[in-house]
Amino acid sequence: MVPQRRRWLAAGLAVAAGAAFGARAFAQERVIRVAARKFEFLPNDIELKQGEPVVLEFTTADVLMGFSLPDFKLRTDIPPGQVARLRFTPDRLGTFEFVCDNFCGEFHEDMSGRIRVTA
Ligand SMILES: [Cu+2]
Repeated sequence: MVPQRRRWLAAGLAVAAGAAFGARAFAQERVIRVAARKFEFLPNDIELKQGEPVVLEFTTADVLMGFSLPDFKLRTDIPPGQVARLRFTPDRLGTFEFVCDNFCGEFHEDMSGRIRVTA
């Protein structure tokens, strides 16, 4: 059982997050936080469920980064000090590579990760 205080806290956070996202059904979406830094994404191996909506939240403390998931035609800039969000529901099974697509320094070309979509 979840203690009552925790439940209220969770409800409060869900309301606050819902307000931040507008009228959409935010509470049903799983939020996955990804930190981008020179020269990696943390985490860089993300498992998602087919058909499950998620919000990817990106931050960086470094320079302007990018996130690109070409198989799903998804991308966003990740400006330092801001939260960049992508809403996404994987509709296909498989393993899909993502990369940083803003040049961020010497090992930028190695900055990648994968999303594994399972049933
Ligand atoms: Cu980069």
